[in-house]
Amino acid sequence: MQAWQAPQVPTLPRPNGEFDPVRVQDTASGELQTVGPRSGTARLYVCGITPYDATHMGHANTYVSFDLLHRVWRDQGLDVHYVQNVTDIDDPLLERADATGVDWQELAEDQTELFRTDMRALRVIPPKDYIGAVESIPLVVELLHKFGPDSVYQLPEAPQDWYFAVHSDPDFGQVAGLDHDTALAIFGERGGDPERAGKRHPLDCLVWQLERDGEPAWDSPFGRGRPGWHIECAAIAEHFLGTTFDVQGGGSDLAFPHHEMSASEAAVATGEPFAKAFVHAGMVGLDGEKMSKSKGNLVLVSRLRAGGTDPMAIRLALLANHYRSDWSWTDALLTEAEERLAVWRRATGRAAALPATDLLAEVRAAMADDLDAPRALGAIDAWAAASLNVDGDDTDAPGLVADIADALLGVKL
Ligand code: 5CA
Ligand code: ZN
Repeated sequence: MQAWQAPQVPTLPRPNGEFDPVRVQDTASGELQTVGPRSGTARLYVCGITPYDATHMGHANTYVSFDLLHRVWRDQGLDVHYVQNVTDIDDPLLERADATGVDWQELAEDQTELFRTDMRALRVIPPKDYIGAVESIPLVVELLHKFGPDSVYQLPEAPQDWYFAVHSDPDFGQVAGLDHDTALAIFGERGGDPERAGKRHPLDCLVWQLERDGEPAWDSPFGRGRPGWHIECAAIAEHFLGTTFDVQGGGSDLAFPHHEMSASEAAVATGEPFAKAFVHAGMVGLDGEKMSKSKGNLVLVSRLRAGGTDPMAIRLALLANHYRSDWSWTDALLTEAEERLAVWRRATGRAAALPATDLLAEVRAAMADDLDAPRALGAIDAWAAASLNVDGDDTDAPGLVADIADALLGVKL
């Protein structure tokens, strides 16, 4: 699939070429972990949208969070191989298409296009490979061939769907670290089928679903049908990034079962670890509840933009919260972000200001320390406030600060 148009990213000065490696919280180990190589290419996979509704602040927050990692790596002189999927065939998409009387493909195409427009407006650097579930079907089939009968099996009774035996991976459970009862409960809530008869273990997950009446299906050696959800991301990541890539990312609602299952499937199929780190962005809520398409309590990027809100203010509102925290969207947050944006623009709009070399080091240090955007915002606030108070004489500083905000935070002043 076509991704979206890339923003221009300025290059910041780094006279001696050295950098502090970036550390982020790895869900599997529960610890801060250095991610990315010292040189060469960093490899990142972030789970993409299921395109049945418009981008809300929760999605935006997740993609902006990983965009920070992307930008920090680029600032370190690394190339970034970024891959993202689009789950353009799945139950919720078919259900929404059915309920609204539209063609499922048209729904997916329209919502994916709206997502691209939102991501571009938010200056999110696009993935190099943007891959739909439908176009990934040959990759899924290829991956399925790598399993033996102990790890992938067919149900004994019709419809004889194919399942992955989670316990064929000795490391199963190590991504999210949940106890059995919690895992079972969450599996049931997030698309799993713990009660399905004929499975070897209640947590075993669907990898190939045989054709159902009135549903789209594709020919395969496993029968006519369509892929399960987790195997889609395992197959895409493995194909484009190879094994043991740097970071698997997404919102924290994906840690289990989605990232647990994809990691196990890929590990069993290839014999190598899936990702070195599993990084999760916090959940964004509205009025005390998780924002979700199924609940319908949505603040949409496209709606705010249509109402004239500056996308850079939306981005700043997101960045004011640490990527790992759970928080709720409020109008006040947006107002504060608009005010901050105006102050930054006034300070960088001056012909001269206070020097900003230390500020560059501060922002870099904050971002290398678990992507601490709120701390980076605070550092720029302090520079801007001081620069609006005092007549500085550094004529390079306003341009440098505009480049810092743009390159490291994705905020174009
Ligand atoms: N297509 C799958 C991933 S393969 C999927 O989860 N799609 S989604 O459209 O439901 O979500 C897209 C991304 O947004 C995921 O990374 C998910 O974790 C994240 N996300 C969804 N809701 C929220 C929320 N309320 N707050 C933060 N992130 C969210
Ligand atoms: Zn995924």
